[in-house]
Amino acid sequence: LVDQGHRISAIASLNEDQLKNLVESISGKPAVDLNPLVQSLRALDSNELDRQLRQHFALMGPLDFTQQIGLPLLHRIGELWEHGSICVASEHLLSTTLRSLMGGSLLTRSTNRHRPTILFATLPKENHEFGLLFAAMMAEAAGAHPLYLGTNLPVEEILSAVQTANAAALAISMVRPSKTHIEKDIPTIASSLPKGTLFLTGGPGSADLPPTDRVERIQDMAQLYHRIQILVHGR
Ligand code: B12
Repeated sequence: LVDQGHRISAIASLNEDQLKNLVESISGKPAVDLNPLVQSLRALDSNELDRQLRQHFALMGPLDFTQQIGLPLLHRIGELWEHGSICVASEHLLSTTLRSLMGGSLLTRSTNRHRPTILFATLPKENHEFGLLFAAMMAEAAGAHPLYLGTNLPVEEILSAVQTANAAALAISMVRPSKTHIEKDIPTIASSLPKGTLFLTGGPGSADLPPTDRVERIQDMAQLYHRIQILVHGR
């Protein structure tokens, strides 16, 4: 799209469907055909899956890979899983392959310590990781330094890590929140975070949080990208 003259800032504000429509309107064909990936998952062909994912990643870069492959593929596999038409082993293969590809990329890319640090974590017993991982990649693309701590972190650890890293923001991903997350953990973090530290939440489960001034709920990756650009560049 950038090659076609579209501005990155304009593209980043589009949601998944708008992006897909724009790409299709230019090329006349669907953005990316996910079927070969789904086929290698069904066949548990880990080499082929890894090869295809790495090739897309190298060609697209983290931002486009997230929007055009990562998110749509997880949602497609989620639908197939719900309908019982894909086995648990396939879903796990996708998780491990995607995690090692994206986790490795995040570690090697996020080396610029002069950028504002954003700490990424999930609360205890929340093991869904990909919203968090994609959000960290988005933050890196938007100019921040993501400090990626992964899933299942006790509240005290999160708060102490924010202090140690002098983080400008904390981002918590919530997919399947418990009552404790909503009623105890999030309010505790909100009242204990240093005043100047932004508190961002995202993921489908963050919709269950009551609105407060302290916690900013981010709807999707495009909104996150913009929010972090404002944090980094003040615009
Ligand atoms: C992959 C997956 C798993 C994997 C996770 C592997 C991993 N390493 O992450 C495994 C197999 C471990 C798993 C386990 C379970 N899962 Co599961 N899982 C999924 C699946 C298929 C995909 C989730 C995913 O990664 N989506 C991709 C993310 C990126 O997309 P998203 O969540 O829609 O997020 C969007 C936005 O919210 C935003 N966003 C997300 N996070 C963040 C964070 C920030 C900071 C920001 C700004 C934005 C943002 O970005 C995305 C794009 O806009 C979903 C199905 C689905 N439809 O989502 C079920 C699903 C989430 N799982 C579900 C369930 C029930 C479970 C289990 C309880 C199953 C079981 N009985 O054991 C366990 C619980 C594990 C636990 N304790 O946390 C349910 C949750 C229902 C609910 N709301 O309660 C779902 C919806 C499936 C279903 N329909 O039943 N799961």
